[in-house]
Amino acid sequence: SHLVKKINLNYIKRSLHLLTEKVYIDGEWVTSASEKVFDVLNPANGSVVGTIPDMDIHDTKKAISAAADAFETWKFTTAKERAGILRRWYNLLVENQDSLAKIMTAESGKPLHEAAGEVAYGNSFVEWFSEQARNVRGEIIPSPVSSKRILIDHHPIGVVALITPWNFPHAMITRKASAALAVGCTCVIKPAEDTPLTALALTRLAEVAGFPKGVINIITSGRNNAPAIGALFCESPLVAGISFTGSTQVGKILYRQCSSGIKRLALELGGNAPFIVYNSADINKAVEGAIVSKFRNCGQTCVAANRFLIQDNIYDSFITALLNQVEQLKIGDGMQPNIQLGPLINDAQFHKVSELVLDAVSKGAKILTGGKPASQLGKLFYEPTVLTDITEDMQIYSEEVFGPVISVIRFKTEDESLDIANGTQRGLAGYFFSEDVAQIFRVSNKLEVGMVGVNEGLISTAEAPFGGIKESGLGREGSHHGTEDFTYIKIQQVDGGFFEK
Ligand code: TXE
Repeated sequence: SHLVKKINLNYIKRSLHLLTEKVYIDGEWVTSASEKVFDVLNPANGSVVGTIPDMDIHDTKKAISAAADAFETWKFTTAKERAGILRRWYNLLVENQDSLAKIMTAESGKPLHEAAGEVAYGNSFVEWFSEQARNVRGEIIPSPVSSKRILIDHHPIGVVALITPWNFPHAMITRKASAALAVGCTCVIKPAEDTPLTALALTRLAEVAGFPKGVINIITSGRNNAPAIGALFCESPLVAGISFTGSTQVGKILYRQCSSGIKRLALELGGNAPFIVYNSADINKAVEGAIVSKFRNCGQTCVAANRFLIQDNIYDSFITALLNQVEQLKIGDGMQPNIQLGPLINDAQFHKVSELVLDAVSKGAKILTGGKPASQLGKLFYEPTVLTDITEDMQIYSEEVFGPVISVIRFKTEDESLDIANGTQRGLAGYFFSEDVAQIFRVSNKLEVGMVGVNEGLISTAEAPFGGIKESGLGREGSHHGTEDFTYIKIQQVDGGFFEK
């Protein structure tokens, strides 16, 4: 096909580390028109990992119009062609997984084995949507008039802007982009200012995979330009939809801004996940779930357990077993072997975590372990922490801590646990541990969230739709539902004159 570029293997070998300091617009690697740049820092030690273009709305406009031009041909490609290119992108991502993981650890601070896990997870979406591309099917439904038929099919909405956070620098991009590309949308990606190098590496491999120019564009900017770029995405008539993962606060700004153009908007926002351990639970399983749910990526995940609700009878034994595990966690530079906990991403997140702990302690929370920075390791490290006696007046009760802090609440009855669990405006994930089958179905049914982990602390895969309710967002990513945010339904009523002969 005219779309398929020959894959140049030498190119891949030369760029093995995949670090690039330019952005990709309309098939060219370019700098910003203003020539401004910003540094990407390694949160473990403050060293500069890369220096990249600090783009503004003028550069963004170029990227949007390149995507709009490319859409005119990309939308008419066959699902098979798109599937083929996505499959090649997937293969390249797998071939380069080690380089991708190293770049990610350098800019995000997450331990290398976790970065490798994220690369595999992010890649799985590209693989999934390369298959899903050919599974977006229409329907034929009966019309009330016998000579007519109604056809339903799904069309790409157009140019989509993908705004992503720093906590999963690979997966948040691939989960959105591969779904959008699979159905025939073109995209402009704006990664978080903290972790753009992974995003650029992914884009470089997408180029090699053979996406035609303009189909994928990426712009990088520092924090200062993000609001204007976001506003431009919302206001530009050339952008059909926006998919955003990040804070609820910015999600609300985008929602307002999109109202003027009635633009499609998908939002994956913050959570406030309850993690409930009932009397019947297997305590070892619950502790294991707690550790992965809470400390993965140093607590900086939107599905991280945020409030630990522990039932009376098992409270003491759960806390003892938990403390035992928490105190063994190895904290340090994620490039070193066996590290389980890296630094927090930046000063703002570090202050947020410190402030939430100070606020809780000032209102009566008890520190069982941690509760302070691990400054001997570097300025962004915080000790794994367990706080008990958490009450509603503490900020940590209603805000996601996004750090390595376990907040414990003790409860007596199942009803009480559900009142606490659901007493929040967030509704992303919820976890509970129970060996009582009736309770498992009852509690799952009552939890007001988009995703429930039962006897599991980690819940996302490419096959399952990811997303929340309430202020946690709109839309679903991954699974066979993951293309819906990027397509619209068109019906065609056909008068076939079937019975007129
Ligand atoms: O998020 P922001 P931040 C939560 C978490 C964290 C808090 C703040 O609680 O502590 O949010 O993190 C871009 N228009 N989550 O400040 O600001 C920004 O450049 C358009 C949960 O890092 O939302 C980046 O690319 N875009 C979350 C992206 O938005 C704007 C993951 C996310 O940054 C913008 C991250 C604007 N006005 C944080 N302002 C999750 N759901 O997993 C910023 N951005």
